[in-house]
Amino acid sequence: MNEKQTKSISKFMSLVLRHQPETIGITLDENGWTDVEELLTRMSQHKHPITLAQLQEVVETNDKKRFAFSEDGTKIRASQGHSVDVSLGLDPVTPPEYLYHGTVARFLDSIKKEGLQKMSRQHLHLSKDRETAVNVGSRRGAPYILTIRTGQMHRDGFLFYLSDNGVWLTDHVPPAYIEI
Ligand code: HQG
Repeated sequence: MNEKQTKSISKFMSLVLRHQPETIGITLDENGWTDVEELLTRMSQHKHPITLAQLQEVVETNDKKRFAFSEDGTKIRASQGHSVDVSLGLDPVTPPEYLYHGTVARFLDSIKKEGLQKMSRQHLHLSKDRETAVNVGSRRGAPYILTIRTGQMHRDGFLFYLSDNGVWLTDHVPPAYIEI
């Protein structure tokens, strides 16, 4: 497959494994996993024909390692980014002193007032470095990078999780911890 094809499949997989599994008639279990064979069948029935080898290629080459197979290879899930209610089963971990969030200027007034919210997703996403945050923010326009005092949040009792593909997750960042 060329890059365009793998990207198109990855986008469709993000849709069904994070947001709308019902679009192709699959279900996610409480931890977000779905059956690999079922996914292949249903994707093929819904204009995204794909073989197991191609699915493996997408999982392995994905730029952000968005998807992961279960240990026995019979199931697959998105490692983060869900809007549907799933529990990733991650244990809380200690974050670095600072993490970053890439956004755009038009959201700043609201962020200053109510802090960072998870919006439609299950968690608020934070980046380990500014470069990653720039990429995240750039999806919406000129990126604006916020530095978050995550070490202090941790000491104050907030919980943080690290997804299997290295994205930091939390529930909410109050304005007091945001350096704008
Ligand atoms: C903003 C992509 C107003 C927030 C990326 C963001 C990431 C507020 C947007 C992952 C707000 C939510 C997640 C508030 C937050 N008022 N706006 N109080 N609090 N926002 O897409 O972090 O390619 O849900 O700044 O790379 O942009 O899909 O979150 O702009 O890792 O794998 O509300 O999605 O990964 O947008 O992106 P999102 P995000 P993938």
